[in-house]
Amino acid sequence: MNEMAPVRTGYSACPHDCPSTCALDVELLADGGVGRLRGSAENSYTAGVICAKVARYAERLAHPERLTKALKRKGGKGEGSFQEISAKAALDEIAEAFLRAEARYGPQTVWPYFYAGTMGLVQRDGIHRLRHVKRYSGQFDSICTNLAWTGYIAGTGRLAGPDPREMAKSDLIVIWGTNAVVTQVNVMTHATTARKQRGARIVVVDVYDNATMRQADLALCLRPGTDAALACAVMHILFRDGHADLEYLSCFSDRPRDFARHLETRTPEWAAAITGLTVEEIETLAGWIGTTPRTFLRLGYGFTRSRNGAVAMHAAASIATVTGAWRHEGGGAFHSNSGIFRLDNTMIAGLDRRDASVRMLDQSRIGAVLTGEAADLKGGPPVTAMLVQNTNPANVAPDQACVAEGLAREDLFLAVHEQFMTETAEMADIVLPATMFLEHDDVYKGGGHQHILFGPKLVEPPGDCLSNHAVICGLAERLGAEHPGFAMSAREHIDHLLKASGWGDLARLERERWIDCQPPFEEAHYLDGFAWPDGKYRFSPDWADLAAPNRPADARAIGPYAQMPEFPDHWTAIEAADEAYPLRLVTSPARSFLNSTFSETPTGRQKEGRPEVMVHPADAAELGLAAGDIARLESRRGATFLHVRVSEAVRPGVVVAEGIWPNKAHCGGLGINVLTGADSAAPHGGAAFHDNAVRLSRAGGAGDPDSVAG
Ligand SMILES: Nc1nc2c(c(=O)[nH]1)N[C@H]1C(S)=C(S)[C@@H](COP(=O)(O)OP(=O)(O)OC[C@H]3O[C@@H](n4cnc5c(=O)[nH]c(N)nc54)[C@H](O)[C@@H]3O)O[C@H]1N2
Ligand SMILES: Nc1nc2c(c(=O)[nH]1)N[C@H]1C(S)=C(S)[C@@H](COP(=O)(O)OP(=O)(O)OC[C@H]3O[C@@H](n4cnc5c(=O)[nH]c(N)nc54)[C@H](O)[C@@H]3O)O[C@H]1N2
Ligand code: SF4
Ligand SMILES: [Mo]
Repeated sequence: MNEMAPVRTGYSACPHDCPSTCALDVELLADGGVGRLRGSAENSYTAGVICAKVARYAERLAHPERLTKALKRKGGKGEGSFQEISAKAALDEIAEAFLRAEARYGPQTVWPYFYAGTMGLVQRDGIHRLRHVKRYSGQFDSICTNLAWTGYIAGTGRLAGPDPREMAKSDLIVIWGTNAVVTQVNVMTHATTARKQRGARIVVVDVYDNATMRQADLALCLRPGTDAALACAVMHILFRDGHADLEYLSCFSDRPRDFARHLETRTPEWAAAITGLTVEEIETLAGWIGTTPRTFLRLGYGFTRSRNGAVAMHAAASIATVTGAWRHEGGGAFHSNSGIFRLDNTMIAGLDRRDASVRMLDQSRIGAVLTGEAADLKGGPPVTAMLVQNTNPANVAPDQACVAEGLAREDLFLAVHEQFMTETAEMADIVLPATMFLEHDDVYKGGGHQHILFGPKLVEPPGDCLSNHAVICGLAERLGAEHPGFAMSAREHIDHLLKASGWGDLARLERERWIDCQPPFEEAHYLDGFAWPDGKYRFSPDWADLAAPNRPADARAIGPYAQMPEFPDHWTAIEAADEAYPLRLVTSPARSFLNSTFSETPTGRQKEGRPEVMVHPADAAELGLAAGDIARLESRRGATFLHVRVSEAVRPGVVVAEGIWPNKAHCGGLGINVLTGADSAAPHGGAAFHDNAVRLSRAGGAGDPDSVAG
């Protein structure tokens, strides 16, 4: 870290894929470098707190392994041998390859592939403008939010909820399926304020004893994929004990009587057998919720990354409707505020040029798409050219073996625009060096809160680094793609976006740093009705017909949606453990990494140690495993190797591997996502990262590695 005294403070916003989207104060140093980053104390959600990994961002910004030059592949694919070329020559090469591919197979052979490595609206979404104008294949964003968003909207009709700052005014906060201490630390700021100021109680529902669980007054550690059973039993008790608000239900819900009847058999004993919780734990949770009007359910993503995840989310949100908690300040069920901003991004994303007949390829099924599965190609040409921005599919996408096979195809031209030589970039024909957020202008919106924030360019980028916007515009020029958005600067885009959306203009945002877009109380709490034509919360959703936000335009529903239950219920669609694969694996987030990011920084790696699998002592004993052993962890899709950590933090029968380590950090060189499945979860797709039946044994079979790689 640079020890020079800061000369001034710059204002920014965290660009990473995290619901907290923190407002940042950045120490700017005399030498043009960056010192420490801090959470803005004036921002009502950030409230002066950020995570440790971003506080030490200087380490990532000035990392010696950062890409600063464009590279062209020299040796065979994936061999890692590149030569430096100019950025201009690199853009020329990409454009030529795209035009060649298009001439042979038509425009849909080109697949721009991207995700949320930066959440900046200009830098992230500009790639859409290029693809719409060029009629390249589209991407159906299924990897992260689909199951969660679909499940929440199934009930409320809208992806928005009570002001997340109201958590500080709650008397009971149920943190459900999010390891907030690790993944969105600001949730804890507001929850602990409520605890300190009002004596609020905190409940945590997770599958292992993690950092958030350790903050809980009631820590509920259930079996993975059984959350809907817990929610149903809680609602059974609420009806049984007279804590269901029948008057509210008759005004504000669709079929309350049928639902109550459905719940009659969902007893705490029934749920205890499914979840592994005790009847007493379930009764305690239901008793607290039933007697606490200001109950705030803070629903995360983790418990939806299962094949029944949409049903689980819907079931948990339904609790707030049964009690009518929505009516109270500090009450209700919050998952995301992504639906409140009403941003018109036509100019950034080139939506005026969208053609609904162009195919959408499933992001999570990149392996199947690249290996030419006919159903995944939707009757169109093979994908023979790609530009990847802000994502590292070789590492993070499910069914990794298939992804690796696809990326290795000799007839695939791959351009990767990156900050580091990721395992995806290693497979590229052309690598372009990317700016980091303090080196370009952008605008951000919260998912876990309600602000639009400004992130201006504060420092100069090193070497030949290009912003995503510069790459997209540079390619458009070479490809003959015409749209007014290609001639605008990032600042002009921000100004245009704000004006088009009714949020003022860039001058206002620059002056005020952020805009608080929180809707009025009545609307946020659905007191004027839920966002369906009849204004009623749906206990019985029409799963197939839901207008999920990321839903592909060309599919009604995917995954086994016809089998989805009529009402919230335990849906057995998960990959159950069986004799061959007797354990359940959850791939939870690591504190010092953010997806695949920060695994390149020395502090991040040092803090996380090495890839490990947490195994309960009873399972370890039965399998003859000791702490520090190298274990072979195998699912129906493949096997990887990691070190054993024997720990009481996990339940018997459940193993947890924290963090998406680089594949090569694992003994044997195959990453955790070799184990996860790319089958589409119902009803609208999504990857079930935490839903795996696995078996575990001591490494040592023929071909097994016996020492740590790297
Ligand atoms: N430090 C850090 N921060 C991150 C990330 C990271 O990788 N590391 N990732 C970022 C991204 S992209 C996202 S989308 C968010 C996601 O953040 P979260 O909403 O927190 O979701 P997950 O990270 O998937 O998992 C959260 C918790 O869910 C638990 N879980 C898994 N299966 C179940 C289940 O069946 N039931 C219940 N009740 N719990 C279960 C996991 O053990 C984990 O503790 O975090 C962001 N922030
Ligand atoms: N096993 C397992 N796998 C998972 C998950 C899990 O819980 N378990 N979580 C899943 C989830 S929720 C998600 S969201 C995905 C995310 O996985 P990824 O999409 O890979 O996410 P990130 O690591 O956030 O970002 C990827 C890359 O973006 C680059 N980047 C950042 N900013 C910029 C920029 O401005 N320009 C360019 N060109 N590049 C930039 C970073 O250097 C980084 O390499 O992973 C999924 N994979
Ligand atoms: S908590 Fe999330 S948004 Fe805040 S600084 Fe850390 S990664 Fe960024
Ligand atoms: Mo995510």
